[in-house]
Amino acid sequence: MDIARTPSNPDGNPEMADAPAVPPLIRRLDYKPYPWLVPATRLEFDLGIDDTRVTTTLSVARNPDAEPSDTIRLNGDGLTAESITVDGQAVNDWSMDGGDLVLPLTDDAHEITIVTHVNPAANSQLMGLYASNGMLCTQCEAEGFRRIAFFPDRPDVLSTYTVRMECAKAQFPVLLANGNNVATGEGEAGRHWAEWHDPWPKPSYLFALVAGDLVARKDSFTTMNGRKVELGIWVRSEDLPRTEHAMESLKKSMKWDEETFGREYDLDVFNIVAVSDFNMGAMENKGLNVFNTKYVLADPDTATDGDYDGIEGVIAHEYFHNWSGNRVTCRDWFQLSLKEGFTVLRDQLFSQDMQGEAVKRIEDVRVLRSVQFPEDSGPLAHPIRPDSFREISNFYTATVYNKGAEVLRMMRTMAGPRAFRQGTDLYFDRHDGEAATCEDFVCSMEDGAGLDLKQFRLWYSQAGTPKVEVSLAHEGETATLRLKQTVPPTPDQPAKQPMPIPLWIALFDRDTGKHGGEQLVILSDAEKTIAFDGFAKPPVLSINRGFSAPVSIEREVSTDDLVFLAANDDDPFARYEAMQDLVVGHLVALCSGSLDDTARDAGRNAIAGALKAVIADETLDDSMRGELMMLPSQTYLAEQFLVADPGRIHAEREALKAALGQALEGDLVALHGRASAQPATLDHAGKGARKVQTQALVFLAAGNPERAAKIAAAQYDAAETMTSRQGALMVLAGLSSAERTGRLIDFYNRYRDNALVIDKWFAIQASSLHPDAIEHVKALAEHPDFNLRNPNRARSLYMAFAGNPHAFHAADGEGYRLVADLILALDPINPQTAARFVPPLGRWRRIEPKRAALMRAELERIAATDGLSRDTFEQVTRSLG
Ligand code: B3K
Ligand code: ZN
Repeated sequence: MDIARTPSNPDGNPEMADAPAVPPLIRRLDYKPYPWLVPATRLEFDLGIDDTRVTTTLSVARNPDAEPSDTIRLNGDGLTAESITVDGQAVNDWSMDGGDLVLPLTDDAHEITIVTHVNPAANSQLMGLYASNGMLCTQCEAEGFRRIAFFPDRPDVLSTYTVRMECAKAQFPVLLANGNNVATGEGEAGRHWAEWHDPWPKPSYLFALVAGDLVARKDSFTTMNGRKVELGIWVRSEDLPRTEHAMESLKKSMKWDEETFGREYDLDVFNIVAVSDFNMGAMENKGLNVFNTKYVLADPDTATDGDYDGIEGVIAHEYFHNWSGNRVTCRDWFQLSLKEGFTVLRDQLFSQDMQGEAVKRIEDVRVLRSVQFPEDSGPLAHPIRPDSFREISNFYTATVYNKGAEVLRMMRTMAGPRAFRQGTDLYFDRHDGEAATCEDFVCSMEDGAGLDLKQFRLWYSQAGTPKVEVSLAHEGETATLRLKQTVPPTPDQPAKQPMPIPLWIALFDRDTGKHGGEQLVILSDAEKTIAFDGFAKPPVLSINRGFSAPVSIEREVSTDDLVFLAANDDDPFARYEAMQDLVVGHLVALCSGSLDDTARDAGRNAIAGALKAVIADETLDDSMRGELMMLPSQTYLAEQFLVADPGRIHAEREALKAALGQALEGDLVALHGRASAQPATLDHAGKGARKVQTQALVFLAAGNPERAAKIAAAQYDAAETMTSRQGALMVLAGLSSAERTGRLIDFYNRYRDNALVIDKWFAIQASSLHPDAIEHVKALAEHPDFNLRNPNRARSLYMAFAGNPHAFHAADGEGYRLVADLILALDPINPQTAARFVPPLGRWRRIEPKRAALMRAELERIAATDGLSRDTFEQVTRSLG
């Protein structure tokens, strides 16, 4: 009987019920434990590309720690039940509430079996079970499991899963799920089946299955206690040669987690599958990680050095989740940073060890400042542990991930690495097998690491990037440091309390270029004054060394002091920071109209001098040199203004680049020549050379475009790696030169069969400095290879465009219109991806009035559209404020 068509609930046919106009607000403080435990779950899949039958059997028992209930609510999203039985008896006294199924249950324990059907081929949201390139795969975090089966789809309901998959063998020869493969068999008429069992209880968001025509790179890893783990990286057969780096990264991650955090893997198999249609980077499903192909496939001809590092970092991140996320999971989605912030910190520390501490730290801070700081100062600001949401997918943010990692890093800074490890050991011991909270983590840190975190907890509840005003006075032999913190108001949080801010500082003697040792100053109150004796002359202050706190430092500092630090600071981050401050100070003053031509030229000369010294400094390796040469991003510059004029910032930044390119043309050409002559190795030296090669070209292109076009074309033609080729093409794409078109065509023809490289081809053009970039983007949207349904491709064109300031912020609003049109076109197909394009428009309050009005008008146009997804609705309404 198709009981879905004969509902007995008194409210009438549930399918007719209207979706609420405003999706409900879910609040952290409303958390209640689920009334039922689900000790065991059995899932049987009869897999078909456009019709998959799912039979779910749940053993349920009353949860003694929850308020009793005479019903069980099983979440569903777009599901209808074909049959429902409880303890073997068909039932018909069920009801629907929205997409959820509600069943009455009378006894203490029951067995519920429900049959549903899903259509993977029609699943364009890529949440739940979906088809990609002829294979079937799943994505369940955060609330995708409810699109596969009726289930308590919340992270605090842990169950052991047994999964049986059956299908046509020729179509899906490989069948994978979580845990261990316990049985396989052949059926009639070319069918086969496999059964997998995962012994570790897990929440539904960690469920995964994959069925497809795949091959594996296989290897093994023996854990510290001698468990031999079979490793598999599953891809389409033509991609197999490009999986070596991913496998090496996996083995390194497994070893590092044992050595650094004492974490050992806990199953006999660990599989990774690469999928080309994926909403994000990768997913840590227990024993079966599913990855975007972008974070698996690499060879020197098609992947850049950045891609190699990205793969290593993401493989590590997902692997590390096996403990920070899977063995200890989250009680509810408000605790997301418990697993994400912690795992980002773990992957950052791993990459620091693999790739070099200084440069990795600089890269991480750059991401924080260009993505998280704007989030924290805009309408979408939220604490790392949010208090409410309408759609949890909108909270997988740089705040929860990257600021979350910074908050944990501060604990590590205050405790020291050894005590921090004692804290994490205690946390894993205490909460293994549980769904925990951020508070649990903080308590473990207090008890294990011996920290008092009473006041520090504010970092979890207060949004906004703290501002620290710094001044250094000198009198007699005493230097007096004054610190003052303010945490800015954010939506829903008008008034803030001071938070503990750990700042590494050093005071340099300006004659010797040395300091007498670093100290950790903790600014806990609103203000603090510290006196340092023994300085006959005013020392030079280096503060927030290593970026010890995620704050913005404001201070009056002379150009001479910044030039001194850029040349002398022994903390590589602080040295980078001095170069950045030098340029930021100059450009902010220029954009504010406070520099006359003479002062402008003096500023440019100081920057040129510092840059020349960086190019010439033989003690620097090229990787670090490349960082020191990088100008601050336009987004970071815009953050310095209460109301920014993107047109002015762009023009001044480009003018400075051109002036530096001209002033240092000889040095830059020589640097480029030296770097180009270096062998194209994949090691640190080779990577560094490629970084400065393209950096030199970027300045030359601004200073002398004709000459740069020739050098770039030669770099492109001679390139032995994708890093050099892409770098050259990126520069050429911004120039109106004869060399541009030919190389763009060549690149396309060379790589037309490689989707990941064609993504780069779209992104290079969408992010170019070319004055016609908007027209290029419009034309590319019509290109036969453009496809809105593939998130990588949609992002490659439009995310690159939204991050291209001169094009996105075109004065007539054309850029805003383009992004709003994209959001409206993508929302019905893939709401999660569509909503990710809202934040660039949401910046309107911090942009000059003419553009702000145009941005706001686009947001209003989106808001006025009927049938918006919950994802886009929430982001747009929050952005309008
Ligand atoms: N945990 C996943 C992210 C899931 C995002 C769902 N919208 C990947 C990660 O952070 O490791
Ligand atoms: Zn993660």
